[in-house]
Amino acid sequence: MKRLLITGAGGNLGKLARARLGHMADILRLSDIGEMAPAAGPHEEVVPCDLGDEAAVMELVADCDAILHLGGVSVERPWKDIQNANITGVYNLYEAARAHGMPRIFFATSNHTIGYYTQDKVLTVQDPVKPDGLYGVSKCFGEAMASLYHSKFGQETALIRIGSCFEKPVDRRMMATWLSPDDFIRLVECVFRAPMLGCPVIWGVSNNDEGWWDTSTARLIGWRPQDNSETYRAEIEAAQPCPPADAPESRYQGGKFTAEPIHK
Ligand code: NAI
Ligand code: 15L
Repeated sequence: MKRLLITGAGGNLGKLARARLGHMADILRLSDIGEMAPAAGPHEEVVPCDLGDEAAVMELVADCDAILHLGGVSVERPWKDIQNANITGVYNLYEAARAHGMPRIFFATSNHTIGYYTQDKVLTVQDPVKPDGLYGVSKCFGEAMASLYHSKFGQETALIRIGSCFEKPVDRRMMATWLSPDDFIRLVECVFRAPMLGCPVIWGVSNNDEGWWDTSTARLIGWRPQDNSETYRAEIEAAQPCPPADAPESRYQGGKFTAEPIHK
């Protein structure tokens, strides 16, 4: 493709994508509301933008062939911040995509859409959402927007419910939720290379021995995660005592997010 837009390019996954997805497009258009060092390289464009700014997002999306949408509030925060980036921002993104030829979207949704399910349940993508906070609610909104724009206009989106994408798992819950950086990059490649996409929900999780999600929809795009959190089990268990069985991190799939207050 000619131009791939990466929103949230200054964030954790955005930096990873910037470093490792240059081969996917002639030009990476990198966007964030915050810092995006280093300066643009030869095949990069750096375009600062607040997702909540309708006119700016309309311009941002012009001439893009695909969108890796990582930008937004990524944890529990006061409603006004979530509303600007994850509600208004997502509306702005889908309206801009509609106006500019409907480039395929990779939408980084989250396990916090279902965080209030207990860890003894195995979920499919058909199970109703059960968000664990305002952040989770905003990701449910994003999933609903993608579904609406697919049904009404044919806009393609991969709704990737990411578990925990970090260099390695950092606590016991992540033995089930971990998505390795390598599997994340392979997943983005599969989303943008798939001949047909539609609007599937896919769990963004590595091939961990422990898990709560039926990952069969990944096959729709030919993605086979290869890494396994078991590699780190001994390290994690040695470093961290087992939390009590009724602690949020032992009980709920969303872990500690279920214990967050409504931030004001
Ligand atoms: P992050 O918080 O490091 O990056 C998000 C970026 O979005 C930040 O650089 C921030 O400045 C930018 N942003 C925030 N508000 C904005 C606005 N109004 N306009 C434009 N940009 C704005 O998050 P991370 O870890 O890189 O995650 C990327 C995406 O993946 C997020 O949407 C997050 O919700 C989702 N996700 C990540 C998971 C993970 O384990 N890293 C797990 C589940 C979902
Ligand atoms: C998320 O949705 C967050 O963006 C990320 O920072 C992690 O907390 C992750 O979920 C998780 O559940 O581990």
